[in-house]
Amino acid sequence: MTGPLVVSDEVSAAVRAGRPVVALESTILAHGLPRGENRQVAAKIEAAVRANGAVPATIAVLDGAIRIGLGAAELDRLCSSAEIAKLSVRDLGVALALGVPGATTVASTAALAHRAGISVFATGGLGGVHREAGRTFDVSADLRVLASTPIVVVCAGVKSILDVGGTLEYLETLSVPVLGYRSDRFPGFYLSDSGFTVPWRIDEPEQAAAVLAARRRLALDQAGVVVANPLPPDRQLDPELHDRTLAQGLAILAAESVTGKDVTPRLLAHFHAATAGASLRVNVELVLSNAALAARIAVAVAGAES
Ligand code: PSU
Ligand code: MN
Repeated sequence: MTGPLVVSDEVSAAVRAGRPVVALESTILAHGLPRGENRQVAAKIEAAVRANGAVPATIAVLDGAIRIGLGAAELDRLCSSAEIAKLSVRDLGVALALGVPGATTVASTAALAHRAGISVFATGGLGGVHREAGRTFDVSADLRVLASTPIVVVCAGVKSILDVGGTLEYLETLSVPVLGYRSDRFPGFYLSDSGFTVPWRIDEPEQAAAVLAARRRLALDQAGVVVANPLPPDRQLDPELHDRTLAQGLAILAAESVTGKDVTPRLLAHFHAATAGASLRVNVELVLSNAALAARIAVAVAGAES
């Protein structure tokens, strides 16, 4: 394909044939995980998608083009370069015009994946409503984009650094359904339970595919669907360590006057540094679990459509 959207041969063949494909975001690699570890994690995420029957399509902006489905050398650059911008939807046109390489967030990955005909997407945690958003107006663009992009996003809820209740309210306002996978609890990213329930529960990937099909039949499918996939409680971050680290992280943000798109990477970096790798272990585990479930949902969606 020519133009600003360059889809890899493997991904475009799979999309054309109606085979299962899972979109993967790149901000988690370039800005969410420490350099040095991120490349290995990228490989593991793609392997988890393949092991569960789907083709991975990691998305990023490189060499003046939007790339859907990265090769090994492209993943190397994305994971090692310090020059990779964090690109939400509003940044995509600017980055293309100025020739700036960048990683895509949930918002921009979802928008681009949909454009490329991909209907399932895996990430770690969604962006959401930040604490004190009433004063700072810091609400992730992820939410607005999900309101207008028909794609399934598999995630471990939203980062516990956010206002989780506020985020769930906002998703309701935007008419984005939230399905708990084998759980009645909305996960808190590092934590299996954010303290909030999910409005709906599914227990099988086929049910996610059935929800998509029903929404399409109703022509009420302009929004995305969130599938919230908690880690089992024995794999989560120790809740006490979590709460302590979060309090420190919020104090650091205030002391360093961190705002805007730097907030999420700064807090994640603090977690990785302050928990001696424990949060990193959890972060990697939940992303791999989401990638595997997304692949199984993509297989179910492809089966339902064929
Ligand atoms: N969750 C993670 N790691 C991340 C992010 C989410 O575990 O790096 C990224 C995602 O790309 C998400 C973005 O879209 O953070 C949200 O950023 P913001 O809050 O600035 O919208
Ligand atoms: Mn923000």
